[in-house]
Amino acid sequence: MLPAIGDKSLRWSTLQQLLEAEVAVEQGDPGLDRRLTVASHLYAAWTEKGTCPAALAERFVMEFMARNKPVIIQGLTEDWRACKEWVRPDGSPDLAFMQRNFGDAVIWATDTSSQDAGYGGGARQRMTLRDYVTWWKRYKAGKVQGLLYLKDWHFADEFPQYHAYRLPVYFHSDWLNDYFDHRRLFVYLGPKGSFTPLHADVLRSYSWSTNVCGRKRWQMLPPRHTHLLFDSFKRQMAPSFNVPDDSSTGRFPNLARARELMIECIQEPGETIFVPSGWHHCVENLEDTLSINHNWLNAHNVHWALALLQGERTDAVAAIEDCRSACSPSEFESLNA
Ligand SMILES: O=C(O)CCC(=O)C(=O)O
Ligand SMILES: [Fe+2]
Repeated sequence: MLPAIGDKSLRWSTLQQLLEAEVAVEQGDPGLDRRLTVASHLYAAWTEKGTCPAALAERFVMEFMARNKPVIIQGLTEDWRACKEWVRPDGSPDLAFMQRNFGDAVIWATDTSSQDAGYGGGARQRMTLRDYVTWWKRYKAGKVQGLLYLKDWHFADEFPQYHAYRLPVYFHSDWLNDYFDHRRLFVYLGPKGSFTPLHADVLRSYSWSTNVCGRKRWQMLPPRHTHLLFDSFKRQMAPSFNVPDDSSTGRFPNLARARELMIECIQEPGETIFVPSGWHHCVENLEDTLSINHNWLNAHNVHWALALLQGERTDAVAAIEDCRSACSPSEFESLNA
């Protein structure tokens, strides 16, 4: 049996079953590679069949979370304050409202004018939201260069009284944000064309992301194909799926194959996407877009985080191996702790 929703006990036998289930699903479901399931039926089932929210969430857990499959869910935002107060009647972000109410907030803005910069590569600057909105207006008037994307704004922590959204029942079991100091609850705001380069999420966590307004294009690769994203030395990852093929250097020799295997979807306003663990993805805002997202871990994906940390520890130990003879065993252990 898979763990029940909200079951926070970590049982190794269960994790092993989940790992086996994931492999079986990945091997036995080739159609998954080419599609995202638009799971509006999940929400409809709630009202049509009188299914209670917890049962619906359980179905989401079984069909998508436990199987590490992406999905788009509609209809989770109807009572969100952000959807009422942060959006203008024409569907664009209400920047005047944001500036009036949150103008003093200090945010990070990343220049995403080059899609080749790679994850973490674009120049980042600290500014107030007020200055960001001023920049936005000048950008729209064609007066400034660059394409600044406001990312990873810890809005819920900075404005705890505001309650911009309600955590969807699907995503309740959340060890990362319930127990860790650095919570991962974010707001993103960017003009049309702003971009997040290819990456897998922190600690191989899940993420969900909801468009308060605007549209995004997601390109995502199942984890078993991750090796296709690297250069010939297996060191550097391509900045996106869309790097021009350069057959003379063969820099990313398997990227064309990755493009064949990736799935692509357009996320419309009000839709929520579930990004499973270890799926590399890049995201482009097709319109001026405001979104809310969380990263999280629970019993279904914590093995991804564990494997990542164990791998990094092994690499760190290998990197300092030459110091071993100069230290006592306990000093060496403390070096790689
Ligand atoms: O919306 C974006 O630009 C990136 C979001 C993302 O990478 C995520 O939610 O995992
Ligand atoms: Fe991400």
